[in-house]
Amino acid sequence: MRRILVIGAAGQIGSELVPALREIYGSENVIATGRRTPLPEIITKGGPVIYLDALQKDTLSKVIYERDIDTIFHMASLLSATGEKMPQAAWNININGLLNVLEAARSYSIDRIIWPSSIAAFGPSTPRENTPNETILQPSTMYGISKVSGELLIEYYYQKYGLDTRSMRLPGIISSETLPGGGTTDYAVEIFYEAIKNKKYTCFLKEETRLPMMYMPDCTKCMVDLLEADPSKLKRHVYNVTGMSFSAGELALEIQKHVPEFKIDYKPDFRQAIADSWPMSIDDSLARAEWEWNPKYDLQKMTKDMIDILRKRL
Ligand code: AKB
Repeated sequence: MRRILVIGAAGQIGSELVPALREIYGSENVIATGRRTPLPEIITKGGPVIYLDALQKDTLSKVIYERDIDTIFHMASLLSATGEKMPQAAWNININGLLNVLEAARSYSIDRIIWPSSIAAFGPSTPRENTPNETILQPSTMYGISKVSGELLIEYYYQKYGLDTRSMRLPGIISSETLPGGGTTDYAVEIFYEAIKNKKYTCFLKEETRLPMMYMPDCTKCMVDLLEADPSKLKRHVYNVTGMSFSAGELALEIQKHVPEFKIDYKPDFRQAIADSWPMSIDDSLARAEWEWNPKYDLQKMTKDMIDILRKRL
């Protein structure tokens, strides 16, 4: 049985990944760590939790050693919009944090590391439709630059030290448990809360802005599937993955099928330029071929599920 450390467990993905991993590997074998206090109840109630900052290398090493960790999910990251407000902090947290994790992993012979990259690794010169796995990586945001650098770093640690590092380029993630913060795709989560609570939403992207997205159950499955994928079948360390693609206007129309009174207007801000530099749709055929990646949720199924869950909660 694996002994898993999840760094950045309080974030949007971490807070749902931890319970999903505990279901599979047992509560005691999944140690959740975060910098945010208090950590969300969803992770504190289900198993071991430690306050940890990935920038504190010694504490990180101590936890890996004392808790007998063999697998790491490194989820801590500043996202694209925050990264444009604080580029130096984004570099520090995203790259120095990752370097610390890779160094600690090397010292303690960690078996496997999962570190998510993002569609932000692509940039304005990348083909925007059906973006291939292997293509131009010239992002125009600090977040994207940190993701491309991270992709190169994990490849380097594999080549030089034999660390089994694995990564997926995540699109926007839609979820009902923990709100995302500081991303460009955050609108696609906020819109559901506002549709249920206030029946209206002002979107910070234009109506026609189309981006790749994924629903959280597919995202946690994607993480586990890549972790457990047979190493002999993997021909690379970084994979494109996607669940669906839609524009802000198409999402609003889908929500109106469930909430007919819902109204939306559009006031694009600085995040529009970020969205315009990213792909509109992703070719994830290599992930499908090499480790049987197969998402279950499309726009219709995801929207119905989000509305059902949030209606009950809100
Ligand atoms: C963001 O919007 O910054 C993130 C991402 C696509 O990586 N959700």
